[in-house]
Amino acid sequence: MDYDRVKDLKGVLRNDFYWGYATAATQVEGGWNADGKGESIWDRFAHTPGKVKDASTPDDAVLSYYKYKEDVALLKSYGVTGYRFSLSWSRIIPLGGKDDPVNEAGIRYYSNLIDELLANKITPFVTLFHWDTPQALEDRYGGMLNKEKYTPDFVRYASVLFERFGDRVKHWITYNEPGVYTLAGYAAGVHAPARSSNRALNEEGDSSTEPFIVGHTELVSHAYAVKLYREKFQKEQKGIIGITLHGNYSEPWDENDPLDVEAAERAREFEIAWYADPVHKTGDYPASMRAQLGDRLPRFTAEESKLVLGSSDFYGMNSYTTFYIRHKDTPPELNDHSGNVDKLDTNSKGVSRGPESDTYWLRTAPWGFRKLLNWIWKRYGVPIYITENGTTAKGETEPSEAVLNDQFRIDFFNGYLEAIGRAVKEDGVDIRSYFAWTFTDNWEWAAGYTDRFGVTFIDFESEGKKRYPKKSAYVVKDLFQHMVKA
Ligand code: PNW
Repeated sequence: MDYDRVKDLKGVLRNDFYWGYATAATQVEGGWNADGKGESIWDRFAHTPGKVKDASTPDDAVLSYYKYKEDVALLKSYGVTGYRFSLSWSRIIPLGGKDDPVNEAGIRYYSNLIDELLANKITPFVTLFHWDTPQALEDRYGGMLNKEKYTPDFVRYASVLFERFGDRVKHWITYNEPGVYTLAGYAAGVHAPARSSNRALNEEGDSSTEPFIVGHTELVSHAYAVKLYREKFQKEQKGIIGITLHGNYSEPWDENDPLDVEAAERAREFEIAWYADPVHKTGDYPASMRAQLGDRLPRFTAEESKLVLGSSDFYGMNSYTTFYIRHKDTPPELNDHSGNVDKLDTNSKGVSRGPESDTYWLRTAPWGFRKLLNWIWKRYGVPIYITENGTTAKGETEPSEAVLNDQFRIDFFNGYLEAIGRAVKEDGVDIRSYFAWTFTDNWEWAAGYTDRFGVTFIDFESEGKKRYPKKSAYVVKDLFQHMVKA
């Protein structure tokens, strides 16, 4: 680690700060139809030719369904105090619905994983939904496009989890990045369930309305699941529950142009406040969104609004990068979802937002991360749990010494973890956890196995998907052992 740079940050993080790695079921488990697991929309997507960049599937992924003991041991060697993972709905309820049977083999797998973590003094952070809707619900009534039918199914799924795991799980996250699910799945159509207005890509969908309908369903069903937890489980189980939102930072392209300053704030509102204002601030969508979208943006009933406001015990934050935002002089297009702005790599002075990773949208920009922490803290004022942050690096194709000595990723973590320490120490932001994305290289959705985010290299060609620690895993460990109060 870059010790000099963080020397003064010794012990600035709370002694009960949780840090570790985050994963998602589809991306790591494999066993896609093992022991009674039902099909998810991502299984269907990946088995449809032409959808995934390297034509790969998550059928085997990293095999963590089979290798969870080995993985927990590796996590332990990385020094973590927490591990964030998601549950596969269709592994637990193969057909998904409220009257459909529970698959005991699925319950057993997660129960064993939880026990293994606890036996190793690693705190489980459990995500209920990380994008893998049961295909049966998609077929039955259009999944989240149908709020009335979907919500009771999601709430029943949640109740099974609280009942079966709530004695041991004290940190729950309902949804992972509802905004990425809606925008990639229903606006761009490049993720499951592959809907959009683009007929060259998708047979069905409407990018101008469906993302907002689905986003509304996510918020309302989240709120009903939280209501259930608070009324029936929280008192006895004493856990906390919330939602995790994605959000990169938006910096004005020209900080001296009021129109760019306004555009950057509007971009933050379209990306982040879309979900965060209803939950943490007003019980309603931001005015800037209503102004541009009109009736295409659903309205909360009085009951929904009351339920959604305050429905997260913390601010769950996923963030990776920063963009420069320039206003447009033309009126918004029908299929605009970003607040009518241009998102750029350099600002008006030609300064770059940061070095390129191996992922087109992601560049290292810790300076924006610290600003974002402050923006969220100031606007919402609830404790922040960072639940994802990390990077790919160019040229990671084989587990050679050079690749395992992943300086690019080390530089990323040095910068972002310093930003966290300074936001806490110098800006007074309340930050309680950090989960790096991600533990091992995995199946990066529509990018397949080509984008490697892990602090562990996976040889996907090898039998058993052999694991090779990268140096960044040990740098992250050193940084937290330095920054977390003893
Ligand atoms: C997250 N963006 O998705 C997901 O939660 C993970 O499952 C995923 O593997 C990880 O980040 C890396 O992609 C995002 O465009 C996808 O800003 C796109 C963006 C952010 C997050």
